[in-house]
Amino acid sequence: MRGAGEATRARSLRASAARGAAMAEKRPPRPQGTALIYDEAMTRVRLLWDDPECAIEVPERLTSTYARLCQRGLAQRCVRLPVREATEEELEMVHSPEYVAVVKGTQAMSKKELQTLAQQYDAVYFHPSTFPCARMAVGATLQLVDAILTGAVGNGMALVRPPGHHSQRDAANGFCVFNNVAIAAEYAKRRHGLQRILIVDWDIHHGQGTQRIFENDPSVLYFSWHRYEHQSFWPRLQESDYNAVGQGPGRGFTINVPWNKIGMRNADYVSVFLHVLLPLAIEFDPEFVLVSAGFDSGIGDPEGQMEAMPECFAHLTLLLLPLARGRLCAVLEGGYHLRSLAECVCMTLQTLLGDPVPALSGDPAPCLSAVESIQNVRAAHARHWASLGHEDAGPVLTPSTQHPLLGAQPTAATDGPGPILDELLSCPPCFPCTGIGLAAPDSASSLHLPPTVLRERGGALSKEEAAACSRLDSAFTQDQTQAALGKLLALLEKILSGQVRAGIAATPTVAAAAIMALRRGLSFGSRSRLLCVAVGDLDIPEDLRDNGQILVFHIGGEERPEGTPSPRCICLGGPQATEPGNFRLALLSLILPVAYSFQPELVLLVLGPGYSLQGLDMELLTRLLQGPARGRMLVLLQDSEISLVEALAWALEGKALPSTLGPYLSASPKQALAITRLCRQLQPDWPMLQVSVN
Ligand code: Q9C
Ligand code: ZN
Repeated sequence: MRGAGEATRARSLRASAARGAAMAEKRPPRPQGTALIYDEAMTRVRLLWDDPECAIEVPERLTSTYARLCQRGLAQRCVRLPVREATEEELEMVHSPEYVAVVKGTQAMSKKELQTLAQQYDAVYFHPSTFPCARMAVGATLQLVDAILTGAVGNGMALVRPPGHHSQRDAANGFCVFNNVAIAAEYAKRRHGLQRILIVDWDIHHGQGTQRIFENDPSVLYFSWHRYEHQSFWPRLQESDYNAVGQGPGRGFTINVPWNKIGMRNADYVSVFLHVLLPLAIEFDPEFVLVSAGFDSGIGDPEGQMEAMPECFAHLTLLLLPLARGRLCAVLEGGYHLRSLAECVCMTLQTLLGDPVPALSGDPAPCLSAVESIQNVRAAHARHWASLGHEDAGPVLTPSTQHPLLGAQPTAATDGPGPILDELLSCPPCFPCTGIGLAAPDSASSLHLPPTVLRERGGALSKEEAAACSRLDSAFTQDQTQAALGKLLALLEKILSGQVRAGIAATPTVAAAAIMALRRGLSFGSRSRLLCVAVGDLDIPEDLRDNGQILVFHIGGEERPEGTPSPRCICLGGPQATEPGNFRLALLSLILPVAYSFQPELVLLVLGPGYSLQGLDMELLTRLLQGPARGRMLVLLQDSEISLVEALAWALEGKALPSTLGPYLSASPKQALAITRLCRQLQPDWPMLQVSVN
């Protein structure tokens, strides 16, 4: 393993224990609910005097968001948890008793006194209800943590005010009074004995409060992206830049992604998740994920000035769910454009509920400034994390932007969303939420499948298909085989026409079935794009390899002589390609960026003969590839692999992985080099592959 730093050493100590725990995990996976916590009591705090800076933090942030969740029917699908007020002892897990006493004192203060106290802090107001509300925001968060960590629910979201991530041990800051998420992390460590917690702070401001609380602590990995503009944006701290990586034993456990331009979009956000957050998060192997879920990073927000669409938050959530067996707790932070905030929260919650994600709209190319930030963070962390150890690009030498006072330049990436914003928000992307189809022999009836699974009964092959298949596979003459292929095509037809969202098909002749499915997919529409990810031995005919509508990934098949790779048929050959470390590197740095760049209508996942992908990696692949294709996926496997159907069906259904991904397994230097080279060669065709500017 390369780049062995504190991170690597700490992990090897617990490697064997974690492996034991993963083995003890019992299948079948049981469906677990999503919790929602909200209480009107938290709408009581409001600004009592004139202060333009604080005027955006209003009670309607909660009421209008909650109304939207009800209107969409999402709140009704959640498990409702009661709130409580955190105890002073709980507050003091993070804050000093002196500071808690100061906030407690605000209950009895006059407006004048409240105003005077607020002036001691940066961008804060107090209200006679601040203390009970802030305690309730913490208590609601802890209720959610308890529900998730005891297994009562799988994941959940807390709609709270005041927010928390700017709040520090001894200070209120940036509308935040108590640090809800930091206290939750500390509570999870002390009360639930957790050792590794990931905090993902996607709010558009730097959670400097959270960073300071954990900067020395290797048990909490803190990730934040934030509007920075070369330190000219609030809170204007040097410690928010990419080279602030944590202190002492916590070195490497703080990840800062500064945005040096406004107008960042979907592709910029997803790129950072794929190329920065996820590799490190998978290496860290968290037991629990806390999201500082601020939506001032969404389009329309007056603070963030970014352009990420609501559905982007569905994708960010989807990308986090494979971690920690899906034990994810989202806690509201900022978000000041009421309609955008409500839509973004809906997207997050519906993804937590397991619904398929809408298509990620817009240009899949990250902007230059975003790529520079990605390159800088990766360079700053390469020495701390083995998963970036193969990274050879240093930091950017001549950034494309500067501090606005140093050079006159337009800071916006392009024109802002302007008047089209209302229109963008008024037609939320809709998508079919229909069931999962299963085309399999009757032996599959003993499996523990989600209740939404529909069995495919029949379907006939065309004469041409029958003839073509008998040529491909001699076994095809058997009735059983013909029936299986007929069922598969009937299922595919239903997926293509939108009657069923996704499906699984088990056939005796998977290689022939895959080719037939690709041809049937092509004949469905001349503009449809099909992504085929094939694992194992499979021979894809020339005309399908070089077809403008089809993109093929062939993983772990026969090794071919190296040549110029085709952007339409990307091969990672040899059995080493499916080893977990190698495969996970390929998945994050190559397969997903290409898939997001290609924007397929349908993903065909093929487990060919001799495939050797770990069960968990198969589930990971199934979960994550649903992002680029709105959940539309057909999985093909050999009927002898019928036992896999169960895990795959739950993965398609949006349920959490049955175990954590386990201790980090590094890619072999040779394979890492092969993947990096492929990424560089394919980058002109698939823009989301880009991780450096040179
Ligand atoms: N125009 C949260 O989002 N004002 N806090 C910055 C820059 C303070 C934001 C002024 C913003 C605090 C939780
Ligand atoms: Zn914010």
